[in-house]
Amino acid sequence: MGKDLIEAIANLDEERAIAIVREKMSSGETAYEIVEQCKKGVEMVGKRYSEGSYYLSDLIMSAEILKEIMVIIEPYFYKNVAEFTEGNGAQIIIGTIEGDIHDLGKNIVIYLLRSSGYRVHDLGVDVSPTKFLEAIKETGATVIGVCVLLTFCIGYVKEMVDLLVEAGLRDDVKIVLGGYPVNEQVKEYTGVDYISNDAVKAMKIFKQITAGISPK
Ligand code: B12
Repeated sequence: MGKDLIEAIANLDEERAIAIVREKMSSGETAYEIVEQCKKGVEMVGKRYSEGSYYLSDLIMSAEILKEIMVIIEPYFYKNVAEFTEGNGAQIIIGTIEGDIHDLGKNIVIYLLRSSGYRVHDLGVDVSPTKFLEAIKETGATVIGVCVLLTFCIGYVKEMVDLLVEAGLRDDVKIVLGGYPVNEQVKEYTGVDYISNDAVKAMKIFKQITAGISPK
């Protein structure tokens, strides 16, 4: 399922990828299904890059294709998340951690949160631990979403958590870490509360936290 789109993105065939997405939307595939296929496609781009058969310009190209696809599918997300409309203005701070400028996945999560009634403070990319701390103090938000894609930036996430401990704020906030490389090991190392490398799971976690339910 979705192999054609995965391949078109992996081969950086922009025109074909866009045409397939339009076809998929009109045949009723959900925006989520399409995002998952896009993720697999760019994962292959990443793999080819690390193997040396693709260059940085190819990574950039894959990001451009993804951005175009997002423009097409964004309006359809909301339709599919009708059950997640309970943000009720709860505040969430989100940013990509220091040293890392990847933001396509973060922006999808932000879009979904805003569509569901959350008040999101987007700190952007390359956000230092100190900036996260300042944002917590300024806004009073108690839920933080951190995005990391570069493994060598995971240490800054730990620094951020340690900074919150030092500031005496750790027990007052819940931290959700997202991005391609996150797993249980990363969760344990950094000391964050929850992890997700999937937007739907992320939405469930945020919803449960803000409803006072402890996510499993
Ligand atoms: C596109 C891309 C880029 C683009 C980014 C454009 C942008 N505006 O984001 C550009 C070209 C700029 C780029 C640059 C670089 N990149 Co790059 N990039 C990618 C690529 C191909 C796709 C990433 C992506 O957008 N995925 C699609 C989105 C939708 O998926 P996602 O991010 O995982 O998000 C989902 C979930 O994780 C989750 N989520 C995401 N954020 C959040 C946040 C929260 C709070 C939550 C709860 C959930 C959540 O929800 C999303 C939807 O489901 C990946 C390959 C890969 N496997 O991921 C490499 C990859 C991440 N890049 C890599 C590298 C090495 C680089 C560079 C260092 C290359 C260089 N030599 O300059 C630079 C670093 C720049 C920097 N300082 O950050 C490596 C990292 C390797 C590593 N081990 O650290 C990868 C894995 C490629 C590879 N295999 O080598 N890159």
